[in-house]
Amino acid sequence: MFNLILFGPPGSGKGTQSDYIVEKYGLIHLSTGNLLREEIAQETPLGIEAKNFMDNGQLVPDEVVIGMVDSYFDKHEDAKGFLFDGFPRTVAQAEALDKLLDLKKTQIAAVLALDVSEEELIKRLLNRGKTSGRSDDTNEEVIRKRFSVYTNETKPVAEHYKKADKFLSIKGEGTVDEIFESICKEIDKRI
Ligand code: B4P
Repeated sequence: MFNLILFGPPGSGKGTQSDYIVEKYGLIHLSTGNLLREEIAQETPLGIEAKNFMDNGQLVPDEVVIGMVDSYFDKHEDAKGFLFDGFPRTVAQAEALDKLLDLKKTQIAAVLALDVSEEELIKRLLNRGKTSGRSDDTNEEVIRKRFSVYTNETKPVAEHYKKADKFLSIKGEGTVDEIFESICKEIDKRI
């Protein structure tokens, strides 16, 4: 199995680049944001619980997200690899992922981190909010809250993977094609 994590702040382009990566490398796309939005759309108990957190710019509790990832992983046992998009977002999630991958006798090949300035991120998210209907993108206060959650809870995840020598920073500004090219160069060195 060849597993990658796409890492970065809200609006850094994880979802955008994931579509290209999974198509080119035949990986299974595991986006916790997309899985949560599907639960919300279907009004499941998990979705109803998650919506309050997401609308306020907070993270959904670890046990909810980890359970969801576990069952998605089990549904794709014959995958040739996974692209984790927006997961892990806390150190507890990273440790749970390590255990899960250990059990499956596989590991993370690399963490690709998209580096984008905060002003550019706010511009992108407010712009997406105009068309996506995503309630967490329309209010600048909620967007700023998501950044502070990212700084406090998600940035420490970078340290977890730096210690394991798996963390790579990639310039996340420029055209979608330019960024994809930089990502492919790193993947091709490791696949
Ligand atoms: P996510 O769905 O993961 O989304 P995101 O971080 O907001 O955005 P992403 O980085 O994917 O940006 P995109 O490509 O769309 O999370 C949403 C929420 O779900 C979280 O706040 C949290 O509440 C919850 N959640 C998810 N995972 C969780 C977890 N593991 N634990 C707990 N809670 C969790 O790009 C953004 C915009 O920029 C788009 O409009 C795009 O078109 C544009 N764009 C992309 N690349 C561009 C470029 N190069 N130039 C200009 N614009 C660009």
